[in-house]
Amino acid sequence: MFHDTFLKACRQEPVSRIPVWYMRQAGRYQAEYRVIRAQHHNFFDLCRDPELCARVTRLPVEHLGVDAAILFSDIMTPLKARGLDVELVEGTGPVIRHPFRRAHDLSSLRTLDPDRDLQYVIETVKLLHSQLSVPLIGFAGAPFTLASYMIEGGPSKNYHLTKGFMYTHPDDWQALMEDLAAMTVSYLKAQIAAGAQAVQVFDSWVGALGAEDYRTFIAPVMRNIFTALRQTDAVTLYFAAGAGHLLKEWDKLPVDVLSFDWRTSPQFIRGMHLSKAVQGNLDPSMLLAPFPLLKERTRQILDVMGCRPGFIFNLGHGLFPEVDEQQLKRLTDFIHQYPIYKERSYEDE
Ligand code: 1CP
Repeated sequence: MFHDTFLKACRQEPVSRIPVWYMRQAGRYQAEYRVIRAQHHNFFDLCRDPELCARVTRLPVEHLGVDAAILFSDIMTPLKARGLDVELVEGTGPVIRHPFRRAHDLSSLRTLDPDRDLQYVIETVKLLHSQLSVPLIGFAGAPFTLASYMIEGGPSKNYHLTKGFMYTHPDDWQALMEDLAAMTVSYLKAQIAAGAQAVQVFDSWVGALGAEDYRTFIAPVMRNIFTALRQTDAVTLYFAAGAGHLLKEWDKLPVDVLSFDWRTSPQFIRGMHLSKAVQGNLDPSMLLAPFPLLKERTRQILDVMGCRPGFIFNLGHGLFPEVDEQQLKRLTDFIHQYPIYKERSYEDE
């Protein structure tokens, strides 16, 4: 039987239990993932194997009982398919040998045709559509976050080069944002056409920008992306880490679900009266705490957010290899057992 609690919460419809999934829920903390990963020298080789990608995508659904699956791939996959010289370096992340300096660097990348260039992703989504009993979340990187890797050449702490490019060459920046937005839309539409019922846009590092820069350099392109996705039936989710100061801007976008992390409290979110569904916000480091403390902190989130229509439990950012799978299973069960109709709204307290 298909279990659509996650989609209902995204649409702010009533649900019988709080849906939960975890950012980066397929990965190295799972023994079976490590075995599959060890068979592939290169991460992108694994991404090109639809049967194995579908298997890895299903692992957290089978082992943890989460309410949604997220496609196993990476935000850099479509750029790699367009010819970008990106590699995923163990312990670092995406590394690009020839970082971008001006708009003409874009001419080295061919236009993405998902059916031609990412046939293996489309095939994985189709397989999962027939295998899963919960919704599949497709995903893509957002223009700012993708551009940060392309310009910095890899992960960054301060995004100086990216911001410098943005301020110094606004026309080139605009061209880069529009190019990446067109790629993101065509990639996500292809995932939706193949069966993804939801799509999340990862703008992981955009919280590095202040609200004014976000409004000037980013919001118009995000508006275009989510407006284009409105032509489909899929629900849309937007994620960034450390971006509580941007939530007011995000709430104006035509997107269904906003993410918030542990730097923004659930009480603050309630007080903002956002018009969208929200997902968050447990600090993933809490997963290393003794279970009673983890349970207490989770209960605090649920007590404030649990009776709000349109709440999805998630982490504020991704899982990491040191997390114990059993701890995560106990947490998932605890969230599912939370009595949603206890009506413990903080406004009543
Ligand atoms: O070999 C490995 O196992 C490498 C680790 C790894 C994995 C498992 C990388 C390298 N990517 C992935 C898969 C991945 N990436 C998924 C599917 C797994 C799942 O979520 O269940 C997803 C959704 C992503 C998305 C992704 N990649 C983001 C957005 C999410 C986030 O955490 O903010 C980002 C920023 C990336 C870049 C990236 N790829 C890999 C790493 C280690 C990183 C982050 C590097 C950095 O900190 O800048």
